[in-house]
Amino acid sequence: MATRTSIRKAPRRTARTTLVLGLAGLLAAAGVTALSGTAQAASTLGAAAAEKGRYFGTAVAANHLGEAAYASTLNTEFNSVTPENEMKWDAVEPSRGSFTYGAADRIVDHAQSRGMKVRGHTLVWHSQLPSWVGSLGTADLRAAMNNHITQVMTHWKGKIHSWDVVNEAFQDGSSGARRSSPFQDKLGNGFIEEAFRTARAADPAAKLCYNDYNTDGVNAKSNAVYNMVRDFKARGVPIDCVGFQSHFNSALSVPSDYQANLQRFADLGVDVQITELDIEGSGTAQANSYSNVVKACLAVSRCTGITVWGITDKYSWRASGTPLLFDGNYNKKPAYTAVLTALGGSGSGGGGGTASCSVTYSKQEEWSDRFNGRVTVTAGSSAITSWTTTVTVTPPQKISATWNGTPTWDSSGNVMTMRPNGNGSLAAGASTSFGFTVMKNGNSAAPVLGSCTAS
Ligand code: 9MR
Repeated sequence: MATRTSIRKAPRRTARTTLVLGLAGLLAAAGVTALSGTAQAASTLGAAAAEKGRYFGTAVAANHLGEAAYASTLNTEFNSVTPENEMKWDAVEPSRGSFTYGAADRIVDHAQSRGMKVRGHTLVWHSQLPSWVGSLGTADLRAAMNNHITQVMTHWKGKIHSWDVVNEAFQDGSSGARRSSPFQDKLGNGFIEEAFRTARAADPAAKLCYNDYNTDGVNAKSNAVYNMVRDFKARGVPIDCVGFQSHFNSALSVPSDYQANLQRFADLGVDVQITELDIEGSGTAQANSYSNVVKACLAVSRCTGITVWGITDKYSWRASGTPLLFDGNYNKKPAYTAVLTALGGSGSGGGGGTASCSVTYSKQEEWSDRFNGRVTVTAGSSAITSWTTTVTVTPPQKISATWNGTPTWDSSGNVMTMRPNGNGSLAAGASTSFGFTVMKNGNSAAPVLGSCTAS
């Protein structure tokens, strides 16, 4: 790699000395250090959602993380993950008091090392429940439920942004009743409230969600959940969010009152999240349905994020219905393009790609008067031929040297625009880096990166 060092001259002063930090200044104020995107619009689901103040996540299975295309699609497109099965009771406490976190830890570590959020799924659920739980007597079951919540939440304390504390506790159909389960049958209606109180004590920073399916429109089941949430809020039972799984197919399409239903829950004072989105079908019909879901979420200010229930059709829990955004070869489907467009991003879809890149900063050597910084530039899901980003330092700091890049400067001398120095061509997902020395002049603040633009 070229290591030519350019010692920079003092910035040229012009008559036009108005200092406009603009975007970089705003980003500095927001503390943002890693950004991605194209000049016009974000080109990945996660980046486009982030520009709308939302996350865009996917269910992930630990045993697929070693598959290169699976991991690169995950890393490029998504900024939140939900372990698909690895945090469920049968996975983490298969026998009483014996906890196994390895598979879920691999997902959490993968996500955390890449700045992705993690949704916790799920603590108390009638399914994927080991048989020992169902055979406990009432007092023992209560103790086991509370211990399970406390142990599991404590293990990942501070790492999970939202937990599905209780999952699918209501019956389908018109009864509005609670579903039969060991918890319901032995502990009664109060088990849900007890689970939420125990969860709040275990990790006070995590958002606590109730999660269910067939509650996506206004119907008897969602009315029953609505009444429970309203009661919890009235009595101060800790609940922060409601998850709408949103598993759709031709018989169960996106309800026309989907947005209104999200909104009425939000109006109770909870966040709403779309937690397991998948829509069986193909082509334009599937794409339109996905688009409607995204638009509904964006129209509800308390709809904080969307999670699709898997990356590629081939690993979907209902693969034959091809319900996801990427086909079995990780090609982007029309549904992908529809989602990206609805999020306000831009992409060509159909397997093509828009040039995009992302940048991350890391501090290197430090001395009393100066430190070295490194910016890693990573191409998105398409190969790129050039990239541009900015590095803004805080006066009276000055950048005194750079390497592996071609810098230009704004009139203040604080904003350096960096372009390639023979390292502009990157394969999809590939990285290069450039470096620089910052003279502290008494201020050790980290530089702030602008967005990365690729062509
Ligand atoms: O996608 C999950 C699949 O791999 C499991 O076999 C299945 C077992 O119940 O659970 C699936 O995920 C479910 C989720 O945990 C809760 N809502 C319904 C999901 C689809 O069945």
